[in-house]
Amino acid sequence: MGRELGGGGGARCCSMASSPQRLFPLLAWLCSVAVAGATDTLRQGESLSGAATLVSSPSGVFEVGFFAPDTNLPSRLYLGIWYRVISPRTVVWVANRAAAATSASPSLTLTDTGELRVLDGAANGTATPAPLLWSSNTSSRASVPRGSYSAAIQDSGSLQVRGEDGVLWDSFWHPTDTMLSGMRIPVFAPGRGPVERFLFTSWASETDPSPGRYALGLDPHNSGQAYIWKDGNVIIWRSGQWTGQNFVGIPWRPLYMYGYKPANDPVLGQYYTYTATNTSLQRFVVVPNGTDVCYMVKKSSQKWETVWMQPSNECEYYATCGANAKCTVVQDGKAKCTCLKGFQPKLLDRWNAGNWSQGCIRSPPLGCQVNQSGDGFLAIGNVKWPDFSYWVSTVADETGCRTACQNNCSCGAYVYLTTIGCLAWGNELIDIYELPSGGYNLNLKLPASELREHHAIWKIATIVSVVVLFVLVACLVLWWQRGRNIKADAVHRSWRSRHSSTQSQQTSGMLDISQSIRFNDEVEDGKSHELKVYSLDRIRAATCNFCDSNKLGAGGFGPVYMGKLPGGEEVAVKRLCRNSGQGLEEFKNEVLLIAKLQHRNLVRLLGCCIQGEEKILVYEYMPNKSLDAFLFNPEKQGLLDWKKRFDIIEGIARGLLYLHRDSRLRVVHRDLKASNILLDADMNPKISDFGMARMFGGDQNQFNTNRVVGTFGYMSPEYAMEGIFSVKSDIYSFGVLILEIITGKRAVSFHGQQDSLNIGGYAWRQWNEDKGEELIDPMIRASCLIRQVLRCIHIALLCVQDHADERPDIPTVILMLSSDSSRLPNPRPPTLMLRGRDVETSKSSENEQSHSIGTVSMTQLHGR
Ligand SMILES: *[C@@H]1O[C@H](CO)[C@@H](O)[C@H](O)[C@H]1NC(C)=O
Ligand SMILES: *[C@@H]1O[C@H](CO)[C@@H](O)[C@H](O)[C@H]1NC(C)=O
Ligand SMILES: *[C@@H]1O[C@H](CO)[C@@H](O)[C@H](O)[C@H]1NC(C)=O
Ligand SMILES: *[C@@H]1O[C@H](CO)[C@@H](O)[C@H](O)[C@H]1NC(C)=O
Ligand SMILES: *[C@@H]1O[C@H](CO)[C@@H](O)[C@H](O)[C@H]1NC(C)=O
Ligand SMILES: *[C@@H]1O[C@H](CO)[C@@H](O)[C@H](O)[C@H]1NC(C)=O
Ligand SMILES: *[C@@H]1O[C@H](CO)[C@@H](O)[C@H](O)[C@H]1NC(C)=O
Ligand SMILES: CC(=O)N[C@H]1CO[C@H](CO)[C@@H](O)[C@@H]1O
Repeated sequence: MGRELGGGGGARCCSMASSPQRLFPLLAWLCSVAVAGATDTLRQGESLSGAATLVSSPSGVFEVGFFAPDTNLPSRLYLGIWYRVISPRTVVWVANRAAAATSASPSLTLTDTGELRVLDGAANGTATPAPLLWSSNTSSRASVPRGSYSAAIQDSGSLQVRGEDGVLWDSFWHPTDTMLSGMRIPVFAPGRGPVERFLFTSWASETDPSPGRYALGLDPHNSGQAYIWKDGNVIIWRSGQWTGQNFVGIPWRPLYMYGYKPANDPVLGQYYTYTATNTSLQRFVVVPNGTDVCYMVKKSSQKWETVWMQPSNECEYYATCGANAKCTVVQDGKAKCTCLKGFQPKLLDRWNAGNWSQGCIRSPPLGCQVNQSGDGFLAIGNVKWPDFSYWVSTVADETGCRTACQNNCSCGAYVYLTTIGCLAWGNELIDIYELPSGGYNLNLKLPASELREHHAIWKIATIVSVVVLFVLVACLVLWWQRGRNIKADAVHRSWRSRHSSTQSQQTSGMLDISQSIRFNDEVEDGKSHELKVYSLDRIRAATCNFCDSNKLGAGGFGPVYMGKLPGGEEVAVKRLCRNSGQGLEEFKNEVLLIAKLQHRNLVRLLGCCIQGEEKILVYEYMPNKSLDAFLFNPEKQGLLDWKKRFDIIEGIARGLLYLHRDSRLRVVHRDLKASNILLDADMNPKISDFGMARMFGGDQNQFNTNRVVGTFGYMSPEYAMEGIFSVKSDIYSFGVLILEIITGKRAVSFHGQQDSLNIGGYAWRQWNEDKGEELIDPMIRASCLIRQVLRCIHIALLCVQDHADERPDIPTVILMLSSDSSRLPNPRPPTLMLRGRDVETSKSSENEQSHSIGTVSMTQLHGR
């Protein structure tokens, strides 16, 4: 019967082919020949042994074969699936993890009944068959005709056995320790009886794939939460309840952006799944120490990087504080426990000694427990809800939920969310974690006496502490200002003595440093542009010493003032805060960058001032402030008719064209938004605020950063999730901006309404249902050319597509805007439905209350 696959030199070469391709062209050539001959399929009766492997097609990302995880024990072999494109070898699935092969040539066979078997020896019949190490155990289901089975490794990383009428067995149904994109994790299967627990079980150690002590899976009681157990039943970690959009204990926004979500299948029932975006390899692993880690390969480095893990601090470990206490992280991941209001430590001595495991008990009992006097509720903010919630199916609103809890003496807390309804808890509240940000409210039941006390005593305490604080701050400010004046004087004096030769220029207030900063060749109109250096005194005089009446607003890194120079010239003065996060480097970046950029649709930098700790930029003054002041102000909206709005869109596009292409530098702005578009006296738009802009050199097309700054709502998915930015991320922001200009609504205002779609998702839906006209700001409906507006919406939708490659570049956008007749491609529907919200954050602390992955919500949260 069977034919043996591979095993020859070519195949052996291939199994090590992944890494050194670049270094050894000859080897690479040999390999490519062999890979061309490699197959992804094992047919019925065939077997795989030695160094032969199956390679997934067409991409060749995954490979199946035998491997030795421990280099010290090269004879212990396992059948596994690993990434072929990444070295060192990263294994995602192991078949015979409980029993290593020890013979020299174990084999994998596909039997006539469609069963996969790992044998500790050759498969071709000798007198004594080789011992069976593992089998897919499908023989009992052999209802498919003989002679038609094949096993193939898919590009998703799953090994599938197919019969003529479908999939008989799939390694994705039997994971080991790794979750991959496309896996479906069943929540419950109606009418299928008890199903096999779907668990991700850690390896015993880094080099031993046998089942370890930790397993991750969904709660068998259907609360919808994920747990990590140790030794089968000790809870180590819990994800928190599913809120309809995210797990309450995992405010890590990218997880849901990547598409982690519940879904339904008529056969499989309800399940969770996630679909990684195309741009990266990604996996979730329960590592041997019981931590769930998400690794990702970034395009830039081609190495696995840890992008998320839990539990990673003491509060994320289960019930660190015992019952009725909340856990806060103080520093270095250390926990601090506090009893909830109305509770006191159960064992005071132990509690004070830092042994919190016994938790807290109610100190005054609930009203309903003594006499019938009333109980009330206190909202605790920003928490991961406690464990053991139950779903109150009978109520439909917040009031009903509150009443239900009020009327049940054994109800200790409740929450109500429109996405999931009413959840309630008993009187033991276990595992409450006060998140640094991004948690939810919990309404805790308290006797009326506790709530009254709260009002009286706390009011007085608050007033007293505010007064004390005020006095302290006032003293500090006075003291600090004195110190600063003295220091500034000293600096100034020493500077003067050293630069007596430039004294005259200094007194005239301007110092030409064009020697050091001269970019004549960059000037658009050939005129030499000189960057002026102003003295602090002069700036102070111009802005009435930074007085509030001159304040125009606050930019990215500090307040902006209006100033009037002696000649009568009006300027905008941006005073960077000391602790703005814009260091000297960023400051220089902005100065050098903007000095080089000269365009009608960019705000012009006139000069700067660096003195002592002061860093100040002087721009041309824009009398009509920023676009958002018009667009989102009901009183001024009407001043912008469609013609003006269209001119603004075109102006911004031209500014972008200059930045992206014509300025020689190729600049990505990174923070394009309505408040960064300023309007001159004639309402011409000018792009401002280059504090975050980056220049691209030569043939560089995209950048990667760990520090994601910018404004949610305007951020492209690839930038928000992976820190990848390119000119196409600006295009995305521009698309959002066009939609804002047309709708007259802020992108962030789509938060919490319209079925939690973002502005792009909402616009796409309306447009797709031929209701595009409803998007148009009522203020301009009368004045606008419907055809032109709809075309702009169409262009905006092309700009906000999920995949950067599919977005048009700026010359194309301008072409689309200027022509009226050319056919536009159809925009793809958005798959990632993000909501916006203003934050400036580094990637690791992206904790946000608002995560949205669309409209799927899960209501089966009862049980437990
Ligand atoms: C069985 O396979 C091995 C290699 O795996 C080969 O050396 C041997 O000749 C085969 N035996 C038979 C009976 O086909
Ligand atoms: C194979 O599956 C059957 C039921 O489907 C079960 O009774 C049997 O114990 C399984 N055998 C192994 C080796 O797991
Ligand atoms: C991945 O990208 C390729 C080409 O870039 C595209 O054809 C494919 O549809 C994408 N897949 C997903 C799941 O987005
Ligand atoms: C567990 O392992 C991960 C990954 O190797 C590591 O980052 C983490 O610090 C470990 N945690 C503990 C508690 O040892
Ligand atoms: C904490 O107290 C419990 C009993 O309440 C005890 O079993 C445990 O050993 C104590 N832990 C420590 C670290 O003292
Ligand atoms: C109920 O008991 C509390 C103290 O336990 C007391 O303050 C309150 O007045 C009582 N209410 C009634 C209606 O008896
Ligand atoms: C009251 O609360 C308990 C949980 O503490 C729950 O089991 C019970 O079903 C509730 N009763 C009603 C009528 O809701
Ligand atoms: C619409 C609007 O407010 N336009 C003003 C812009 O600024 C110039 C100069 O200050 C005013 O004359 C315009 O009325």
